[in-house]
Amino acid sequence: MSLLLDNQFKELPPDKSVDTKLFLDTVSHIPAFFDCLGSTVFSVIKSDINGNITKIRGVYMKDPAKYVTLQDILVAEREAHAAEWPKVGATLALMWLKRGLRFIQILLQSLADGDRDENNPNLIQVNVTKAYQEALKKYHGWFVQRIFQAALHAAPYRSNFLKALSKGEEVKEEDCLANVRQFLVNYTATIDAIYDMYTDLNAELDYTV
Ligand code: 0SG
Repeated sequence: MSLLLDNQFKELPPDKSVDTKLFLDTVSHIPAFFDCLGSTVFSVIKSDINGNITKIRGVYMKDPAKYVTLQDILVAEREAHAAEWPKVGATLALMWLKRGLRFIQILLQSLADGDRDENNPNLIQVNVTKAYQEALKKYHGWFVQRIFQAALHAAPYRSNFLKALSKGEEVKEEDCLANVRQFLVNYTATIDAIYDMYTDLNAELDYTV
């Protein structure tokens, strides 16, 4: 079975609101995936994403009935922390988390679309670089961009990456990519909805770290 399909995102309701508990429960499975990528450089990324999820869950757990949707959290934090918002609390954590999730989305979509370096067809650097340029690079100063370069060297071979997505089982590449495409349907819709929410609430910031 596919790692991705084991932890699929749910279809969004017509109003595109994102249920906080469902989102957190699903996204919590992503950090464990970094363990099978085989390099300690990924532990920095894993810990950053884990930190975001823990922070959002911490806010949610204070009052689950109040924070049914992610938008409920942003709106409540805007009222509670007018001076610092949106650079505060779960609003800040989700702002960064969504960028990492967008990175993963573009990487998977690029693999599913068959983007390849024809000279090195078993490398995924071309896919990883595309995802980085579109989702993260503009938010990173030179130091973090160097961490990216180190992570790029440690990126697994395409065949090993697809095998990891299939939980180590030998699955035909086309079957694995079909699973990726299926996973991307609700995943992409969810990430898009979160990006739209940040735009609508004027909660997006573009400083670099
Ligand atoms: C398969 C190959 C994959 C290659 C992967 C390469 C990925 C890119 C590597 C980039 C390295 C990023 C290392 C971490 C960088 C962090 O500094 C930034 C900013 O972090 C935020 O900073 C925190 O996340 C915030 O935490 S919070 O929850 O407390 O709010 C906060 O601390 C904030 C600072 O805010 S301030 O105080 O200044 O207002 N993080 C990122 O850029 C996100 C990186 C996500 C990478 C996702 C990669 C996924 C790879 C998947 C592979 C399948």
